[in-house]
Amino acid sequence: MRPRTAAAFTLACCGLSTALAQVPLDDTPDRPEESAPAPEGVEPVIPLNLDDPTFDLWRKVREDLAEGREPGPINIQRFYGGGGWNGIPTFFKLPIALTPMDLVAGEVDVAILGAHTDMGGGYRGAAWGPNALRASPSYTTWGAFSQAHMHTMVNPFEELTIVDYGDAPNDMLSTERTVHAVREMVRDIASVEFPSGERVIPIIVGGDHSLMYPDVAALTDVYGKGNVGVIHFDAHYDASKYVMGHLISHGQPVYRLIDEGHVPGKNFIQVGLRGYYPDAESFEWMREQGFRYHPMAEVERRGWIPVMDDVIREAKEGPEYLFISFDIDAIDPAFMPGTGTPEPGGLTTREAFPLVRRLCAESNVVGFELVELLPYRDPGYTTVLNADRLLRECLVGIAMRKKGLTEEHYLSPLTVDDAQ
Ligand SMILES: [Mn+2]
Repeated sequence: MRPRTAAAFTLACCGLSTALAQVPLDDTPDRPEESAPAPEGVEPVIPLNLDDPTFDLWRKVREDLAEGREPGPINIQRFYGGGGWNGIPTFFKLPIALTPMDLVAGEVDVAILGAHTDMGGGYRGAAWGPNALRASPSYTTWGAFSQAHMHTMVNPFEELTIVDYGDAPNDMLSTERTVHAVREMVRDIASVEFPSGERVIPIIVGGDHSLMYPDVAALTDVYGKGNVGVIHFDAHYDASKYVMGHLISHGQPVYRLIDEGHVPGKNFIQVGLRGYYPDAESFEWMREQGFRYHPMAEVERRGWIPVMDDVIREAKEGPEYLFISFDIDAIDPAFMPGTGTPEPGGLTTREAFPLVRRLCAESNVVGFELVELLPYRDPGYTTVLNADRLLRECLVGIAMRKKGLTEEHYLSPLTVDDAQ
């Protein structure tokens, strides 16, 4: 029996033959080529139709993507800059990049990618997250009109080269198939290395939280298993072992990453847990795995500042590389109502913004994801506005790091105090 890998899919079906597509996804659980007879009393899973001409079309990249142009970021805006209300909607009205060669030629620091998984929880609507952010209701100016972030007086759009990398492939009916395609694409981005040794930082805008599995696995493909720690902001622990027979869903990425050895439990730092999930047994398991968890019960006892300081300190303890997985439901639904599993009693934006900014400035963050943004579940624009700002805080932090502003909790002397 041959394990069915993404490589087998692409080679057999669409003739895609990029080097990375040949790399077998070695952690994919072996699947028989043909369904084995189901044990008595178990219904067989309906197999896929390999002869369907649309079988792999969703992941087939246009062959003329780089034709007739020099590689590099493409500025698609007519004007030099403007306000949030105008411009062609890319992430922050940034230039686009379509291939890894565009990232190389543009010496890109950060590539922002949309990913549209919303099959992983049954709470459909996260597929609209990336384009809601591209059309963000923030009035904040862009391009030649862009200004510095007031707390730090750092303008990430001046300090960094950032692009909108378009969207990841998505089989809208299958998380199981989509995760491998996302992993390849994120790996493509993070594999771009410059002579300085720096690599492109992928930022993934989801999409549901099943994305954490391919996003982190792609980074451990590049940086090595065990070398990437995860700061996981979430109301929920997302480490379920059993979900109706599925191995991946928005409640399971943490379990998958631990089970497959990408990230040991001790390198998970969780922030914001509350509500009614998980149970006591799961907390015992998390302790056994060495998780460092900071539920809202801890905030209730100690207050926010000591907890935030612990998170920053733990992040600095290693490993060398850090990924931030930000489920927006970590933040209170007062600020983020447009999400699939809102949970009252969460972080405020005033707590979350500085923590994300500081983590990105003071630790070696090699990737970031913002997930569970369901814009149409919010009758207003609050969720997208706050998600936009959260992403900006991350970009400000990465820019601070590039400028060397990595001291503990740096704030601009000019704006933090009036000196009177
Ligand atoms: Mn989550």
